[in-house]
Amino acid sequence: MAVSDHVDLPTFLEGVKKRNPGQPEFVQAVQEVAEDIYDFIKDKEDYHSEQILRRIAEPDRVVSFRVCWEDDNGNVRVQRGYRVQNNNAIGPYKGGIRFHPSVNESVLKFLAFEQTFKNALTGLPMGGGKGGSNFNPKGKSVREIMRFCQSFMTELYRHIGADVDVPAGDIGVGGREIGFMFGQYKRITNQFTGVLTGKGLEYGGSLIRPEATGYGAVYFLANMLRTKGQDLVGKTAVISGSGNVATHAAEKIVQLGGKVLTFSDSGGFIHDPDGITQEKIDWVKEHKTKRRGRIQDYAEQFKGATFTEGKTPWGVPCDAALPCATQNELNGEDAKTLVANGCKAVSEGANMPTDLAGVHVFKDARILYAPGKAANAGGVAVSGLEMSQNSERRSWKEAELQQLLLDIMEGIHTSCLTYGQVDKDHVDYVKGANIAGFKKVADAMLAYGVV
Ligand code: NDP
Ligand code: 2IT
Repeated sequence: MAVSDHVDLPTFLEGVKKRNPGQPEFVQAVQEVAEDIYDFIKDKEDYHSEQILRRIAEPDRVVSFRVCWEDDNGNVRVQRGYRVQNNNAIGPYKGGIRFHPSVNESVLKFLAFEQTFKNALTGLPMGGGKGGSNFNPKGKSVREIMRFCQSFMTELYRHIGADVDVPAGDIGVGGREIGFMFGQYKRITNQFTGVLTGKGLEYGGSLIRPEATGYGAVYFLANMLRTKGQDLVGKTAVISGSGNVATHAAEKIVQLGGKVLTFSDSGGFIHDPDGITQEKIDWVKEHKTKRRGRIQDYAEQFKGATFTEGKTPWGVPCDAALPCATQNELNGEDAKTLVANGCKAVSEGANMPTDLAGVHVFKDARILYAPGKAANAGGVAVSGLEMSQNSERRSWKEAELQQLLLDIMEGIHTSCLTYGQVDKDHVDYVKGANIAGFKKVADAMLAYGVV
């Protein structure tokens, strides 16, 4: 047996920190997973001796590249682009592209790591990857965004492919940006393949892909409530963010009889005690995505609503909370406030929105708490279905896709129960998701030997 076989958890985490200096988000994501995996593998020799966790926590590769583009005034601008290919043990790398000034290697490595487990949980054959750039789409013209996307793809195209790595959208990247990137890929390679997902319906996109992440997070919430004999009817929900995931989560909560009280963006949050109806959600979609407006304007548009500058919405009492904006937007104090105010369930639409202190608060309070890798997997799941449709050169019907999304979210919930049931009254969904996701990837890696 080699010396390094059975390093304990603190030693393992020390090593992760040392090998990834200045990458706190990546270290945090690995720690959250390792806490559960260490317990699971304690009596499983193969996983130790083959160093499986150590290998999953080392990306297959990180590609970093220069992206030059010209703004509307003729100035040359330089950004940094990335693609992190974390693990392709169970399928081609798959994961979104994020355009946001906060993007750096740590953020994308954490996202690619999380994606590896999430994609395994969907049951579809997809490995984990993530990409993006520190490009800030805010305040840019559509032509500037187009030129940036084209330049970004001019390097990215050589690293991706329908059977290699299939990017999609994430923060700052929606249908329009995917269109620009797909157009450039096709132009460079002269190939029409399913190399990106989240495409428009006219050129190989899938029905319900835009809705899938938010809807899926609410289906997961409903599945958790069902274990307690409850549903969403009459329940209040606090949602952060006001983009793709937040607005579609709100839409599904309203459809299932719940009342949505808040939205937020990087400027602050709005609270609408009368409830955010479908009509108001439609206004937010139009305002935030098409007009690139601020959520603050909601309080002027709709009577009775208030805007609180620079704050997150976690102080508003609710039955359920859905963080749907970004990483580490909900800390330990926020988690305590939510629990003290009677919040019974948390479903993460965003990736790693709760910091480690917050995760421990929710776990200790034994509330229904679904981590992003389980709750927000509906988006990438429908991306996987888009890949299948592209391979078949067909488009499936909406009813069929809706049912598949429901089934996949229920399957993930069941996997969490399998590995996360703590006692007859409590499920640790974080543990369940971590172990179920890990096991599938780990067993594939064992089959390959040391590669
Ligand atoms: P969008 O770009 O559509 O919306 C992002 C929202 O989050 C905006 O309201 C934005 O506010 C807010 N936000 C972003 N960064 C910050 C920040 N640093 N502080 C405060 N608010 C912030 O992105 P999505 O809705 O697609 O993504 C939201 C989350 O969901 C992300 O964590 C993403 O990784 C995750 N996710 C997305 C999936 C998808 O299919 N799109 C799938 C699974 C997870 P502002 O407008 O002010 O920037
Ligand atoms: O975080 C995510 O799962 C996404 N941004 C979606 C990835 C995808 O490939 O659809």
